[in-house]
Amino acid sequence: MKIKNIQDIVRPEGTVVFVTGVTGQDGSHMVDYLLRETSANIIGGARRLSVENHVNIRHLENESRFQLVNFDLTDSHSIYKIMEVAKPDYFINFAAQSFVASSWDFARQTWEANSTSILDCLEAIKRIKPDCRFYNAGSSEEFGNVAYSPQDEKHPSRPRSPYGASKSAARTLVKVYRESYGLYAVQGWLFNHEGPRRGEEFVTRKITKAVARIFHDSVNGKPVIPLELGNIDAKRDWSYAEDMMDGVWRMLNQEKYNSVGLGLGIYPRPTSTKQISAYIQDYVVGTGEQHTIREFVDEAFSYVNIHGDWIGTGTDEICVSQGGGVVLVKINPKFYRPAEVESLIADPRRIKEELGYYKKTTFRQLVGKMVDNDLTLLNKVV
Ligand code: NDP
Ligand code: GDR
Repeated sequence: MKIKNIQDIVRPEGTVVFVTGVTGQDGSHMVDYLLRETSANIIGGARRLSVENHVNIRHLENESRFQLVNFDLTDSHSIYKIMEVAKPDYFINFAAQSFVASSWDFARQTWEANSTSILDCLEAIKRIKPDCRFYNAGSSEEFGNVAYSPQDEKHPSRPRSPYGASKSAARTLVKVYRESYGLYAVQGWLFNHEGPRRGEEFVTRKITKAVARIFHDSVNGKPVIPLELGNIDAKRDWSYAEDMMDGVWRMLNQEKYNSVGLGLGIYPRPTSTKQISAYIQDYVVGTGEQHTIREFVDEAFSYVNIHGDWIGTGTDEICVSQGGGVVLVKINPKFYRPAEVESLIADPRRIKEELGYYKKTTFRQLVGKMVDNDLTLLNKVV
């Protein structure tokens, strides 16, 4: 897909939204959401790679309201340049080192992308276009070793990984800039969200891809290579990523703020800390339902009519197909983490009551969409 340099952008008329991380799951869904639900022009940021990875945005190739630019979040010049040239009304940051497991191996890089860069974004907005609304992607990983369940907006920050710590630090910065300078800056606590565009190393996509392969091999009489997983007792609150984008946009357009005439581009901005905090809130976004990794595996296999029994415990646990005795899943300790977040579940009441966002896709529908997609992709290559 054609990608411009920032200096070659011509700022479009009307509302301009800058979205980072558009080659990833959320960024690409956000662009689709904005094209569908608003009349805004969108500039998507993607970093230059030796081999293009535009699979999630290929469908936007001929979209006149979308432009793609070279943008690296860890390069502060990129951030200042985009603010100067595009002068966006909204800056939605989905770019990050987003894989928790890698954050132990690349702790510094995780910190630079997820924390230091957020400081650069806030500072650039403050200096260049202080009425630009900023969203940073926060995470349920900030709750980490949870103090109570379900987790709501009052839950303390108790991260368990360099990734969780980096998102907590970013949250503090967002809050400080909001309260110090009156910026419209928010950071939702999004619980896990998945879908066909999910990266293949995250557990849900890893499972649905393996289920499609195992189904395909078993119907074609080929030997089945088992799926290998780590901690299958961890519990997560899984949403459908496409649904979540509505929650993010609602967080960026809070009625309380709009209604007092402090909205987009209108000056004076609220000056007192008390005033801004009363009008702009960070929200928890999730379903209020949790499942173990094991349950996700069972649901995915049952979608293709394969049923298994779990036998054994700990690292010796396996899942064996009913009737056939074929090993479908085994445990590989290499997928265990140095510290695990065992259980996450959202209390999504506040965003429902105050912003009208609620979950639309059920767990079963989500798993079905993902398995279907992986079956289709597999059929294209074999
Ligand atoms: P993905 O890993 O799918 O996407 C991350 C995106 O960030 C990719 O487009 C990646 O580009 C880009 N990126 C990484 N580093 C840089 C950089 N230095 N400069 C520019 N772009 C960069 O993640 P998701 O879409 O799932 O998540 C989006 C955000 O939401 C992340 O911040 C994540 O931490 C957060 N989050 C996600 C949740 C989820 O369940 N999905 C839940 C809570 C928070 P490239 O393709 O080149 O690697
Ligand atoms: P998570 O997602 O760490 O919650 O972060 P991930 O899918 O990687 O792990 C979820 C849980 O599954 C367990 N697990 C495995 N995980 C992976 N990736 N691979 C395995 O083989 C495996 N086996 C078991 C993990 O230990 C963990 O408990 C996601 C990311 O999108 C973050 O960016 C986001 O902030 C959080 O969700 C909310």
